[in-house]
Amino acid sequence: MTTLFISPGACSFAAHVLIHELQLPITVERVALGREDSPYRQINPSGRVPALLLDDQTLLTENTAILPYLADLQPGTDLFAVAGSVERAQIQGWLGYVATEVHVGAFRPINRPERYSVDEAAFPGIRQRALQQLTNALKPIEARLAQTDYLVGNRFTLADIYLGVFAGWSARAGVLADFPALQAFLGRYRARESVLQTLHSEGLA
Ligand SMILES: N[C@@H](CCC(=O)N[C@@H](CS)C(=O)NCC(=O)O)C(=O)O
Repeated sequence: MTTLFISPGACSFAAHVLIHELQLPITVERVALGREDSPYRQINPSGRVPALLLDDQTLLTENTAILPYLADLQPGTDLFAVAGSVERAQIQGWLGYVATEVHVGAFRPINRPERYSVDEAAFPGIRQRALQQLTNALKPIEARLAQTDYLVGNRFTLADIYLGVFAGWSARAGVLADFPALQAFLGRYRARESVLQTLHSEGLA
């Protein structure tokens, strides 16, 4: 049985939403993050989520790999696009952008400033710069969503599933007032049945 490892509300939320969207027969298992002694480290030495353990015990990591892999389990799904198409490249472009500019570029220093300095006194400054970085990173997203409801092809795709996680985190970070189109997007995202199901199964409803 294929298993997706998640932590409630973490970036693994996107893969969990996708499982509900496609109704894939995949077991979802919660793990505790940040525990060096967790048995999960035997499966994934980095201790991070998401991770997808396939039937043959191959481990896939990284949202940018897991989301396309899961979507390809259902060829022809509207959530992705056919190999070789421009839309597929655009969806992958947004996955890369969100993973690097938004998640690691902005939210990592906001959430984990200790990874950027050993000096606790530096943490507020790191967070402040990272919030600025978040604002910069959200600008191209806001520009796109001001034109169409979704990032690619005017339909809900993997790119939106992934963005939805960080739209929620951005709301928590208090920056969404400056991004009305992203705020409206978050409203549409949270109204989706798959997202409601995921919030419920992760105990966040
Ligand atoms: N680049 C990875 C990032 C994964 C990641 O950082 N996951 C976080 C949760 S959002 C995590 O597991 N943090 C625990 C840790 O770093 O120890 C991806 O997109 O899959």
